[in-house]
Amino acid sequence: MKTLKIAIQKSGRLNEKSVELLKNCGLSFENYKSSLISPVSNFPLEILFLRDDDIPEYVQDGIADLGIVGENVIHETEVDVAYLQKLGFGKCSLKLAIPNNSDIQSISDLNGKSIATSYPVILKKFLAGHNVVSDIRTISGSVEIAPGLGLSDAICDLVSTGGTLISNGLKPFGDVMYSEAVLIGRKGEEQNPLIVELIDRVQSVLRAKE
Ligand code: PRT
Ligand code: ZN
Repeated sequence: MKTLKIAIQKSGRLNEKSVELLKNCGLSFENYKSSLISPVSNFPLEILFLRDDDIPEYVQDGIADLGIVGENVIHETEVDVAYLQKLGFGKCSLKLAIPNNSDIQSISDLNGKSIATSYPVILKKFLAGHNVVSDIRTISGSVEIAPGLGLSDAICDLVSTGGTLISNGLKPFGDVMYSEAVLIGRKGEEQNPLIVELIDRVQSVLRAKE
């Protein structure tokens, strides 16, 4: 049977928990930081270590059969993949936030205002759903400093503890989407016996944690 490939984050917030999950599934592999691909010795599977942004497209295009990535990245890349299992880690919310002294009070007040974000696709759809047109300023990181620098009136960024917002003089103002890490697969391959076996193992690990 064809060896499967699963794409996980190379380094970052989801890497450690993704590796731990796969090891708890009984998969044996080396986790060298330097290697981008690692064979599993006791299952027909290879692990690809990638930037999280690339994972949804790799799965959609069939370069990887499976992937572990945040739902926020899947929505932002607008890929068509199968959601196989929510994984219960990497939990966060994509939120709008404004400076503590802002006079913005409702979502409609964002009309004509500028919003800095790394999630322009999700934000644009959200605003359109509220009939709001804002000037979306796409920046790749450190979004929380944008209002203080005079770059935007508001931001839209991921929040977990909320500490980063507070330390930058911002307050949450509205939820755009909730996100956690999910196992995704290529559409139409859900019945592959190896994929069924892996999902089964993942679900057993998750049940044991409950
Ligand atoms: O290098 P690569 O591209 O793979 O990684 P990355 O830098 O794009 O992503 P990374 O590792 O930061 O995050 C990976 C995934 O973790 C995200 O796509 C989310 O699905 C999930 N996640 C969960 C988070 C957070 N929580 C989170 N708090 N991703 C980012 N943050 C950031 C947020 O952007 C903000 O700057 O943490 C800061 C806020 O944290 P708090 O705790 O102060 O609220
Ligand atoms: Zn990324």
